[in-house]
Amino acid sequence: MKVLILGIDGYIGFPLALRLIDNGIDVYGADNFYTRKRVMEVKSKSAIRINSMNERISKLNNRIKFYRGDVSNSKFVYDLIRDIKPDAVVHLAEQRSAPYSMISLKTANETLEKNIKSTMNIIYAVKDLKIDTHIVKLGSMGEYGTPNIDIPEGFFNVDYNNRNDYMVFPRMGQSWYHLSKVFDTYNLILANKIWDLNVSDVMQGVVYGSRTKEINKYGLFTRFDIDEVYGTVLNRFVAESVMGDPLTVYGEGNQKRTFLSLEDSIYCLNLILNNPPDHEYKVYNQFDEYYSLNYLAGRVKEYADEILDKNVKIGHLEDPRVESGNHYYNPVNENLKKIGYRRQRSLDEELPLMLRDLNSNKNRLLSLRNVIRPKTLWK
Ligand code: USQ
Repeated sequence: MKVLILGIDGYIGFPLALRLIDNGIDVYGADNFYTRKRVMEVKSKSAIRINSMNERISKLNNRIKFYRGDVSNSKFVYDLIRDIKPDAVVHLAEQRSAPYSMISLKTANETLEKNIKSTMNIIYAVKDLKIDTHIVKLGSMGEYGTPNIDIPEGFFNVDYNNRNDYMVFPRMGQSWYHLSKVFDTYNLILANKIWDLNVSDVMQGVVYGSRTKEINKYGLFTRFDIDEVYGTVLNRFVAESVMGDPLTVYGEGNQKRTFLSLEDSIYCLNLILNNPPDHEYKVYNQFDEYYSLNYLAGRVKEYADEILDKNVKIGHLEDPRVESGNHYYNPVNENLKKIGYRRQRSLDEELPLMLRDLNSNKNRLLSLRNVIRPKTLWK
């Protein structure tokens, strides 16, 4: 099988490449190092040192065929898909920060344009070049927002004025970033309807963790962001505990979100690649568990106090975002279980690993102290 990973240099892309290489798959990858550049612009860097793409490839004995370029450039995408004729394309090459998308009109437009165009480029390249490719697209659980009813996998039955229909579940994303993914979702649904494209749309929760089996085997780390723009909540909490700073819980901390470990994210993507739909548009709600932020802060404190002999404080900051602080939350994740998903690594297994990895990079973390406090405000 030939798999093309768009965004192969990223937090998910690189460990996915390692897994596929070890599974004997021909791995092709593209990246324009957008995340490396944007993270530098906010005066940050990966909290765990990572190799350049050239170093990664040479340490892997050239088992990744790498193309440098931007997926929002249609010529680049057409050339790639024409040359490689991949069996699957995994699209991870989008602007992936909700805060970044909320900084200004410029960053909002950049996010919407880059993300929507990149998915459209893939859709049209696959259709025009008539290549029977499985498109695996990274969406977000945040597309759904936090409705006061259960969250199904993409679609649900609606009864309204004595009639009923099976419809797309309403999407109520809470940032321009999340809305860019909503547009992608609708664009993929239409592409499947008109041209029978083969699509797995992955609504992924917040990923946490620093290690997968192959990161251990090769000793090649993936990036780990902790700054207020690019770091996600649990990775940030663990970093803050190592720095000896209060955990930055935004608002009341009763927000609930879906989570999964990096190991589980890679496991799920591999399962999805091995189970292509039959020219359907298929949705996977990709998460292991949902937790409140207060619960997660409590668990990080518990482990950091014990392992690093700390007395971690949990801080409550005014919420820089506009989001519900107290809400119902009940999403399902049945489709992954149907293709064999079982949790690979729990929160209790991952937290000690993260604490040790970050503690061994403590000086690097301390140099990032001034990019931790939230500065990007929704209002
Ligand atoms: N939060 C804190 N403290 C922090 C950082 C965040 O309390 O220091 C809160 C936020 O207010 C929010 C929650 O934690 O309520 C999650 O925020 P996040 O920054 O970890 O995640 P989010 O912006 O929602 O986006 C991330 C990824 C995105 C992915 C998404 C899944 O960046 O790519 O799609 O998680 S989900 O959250 O389900 O939308």
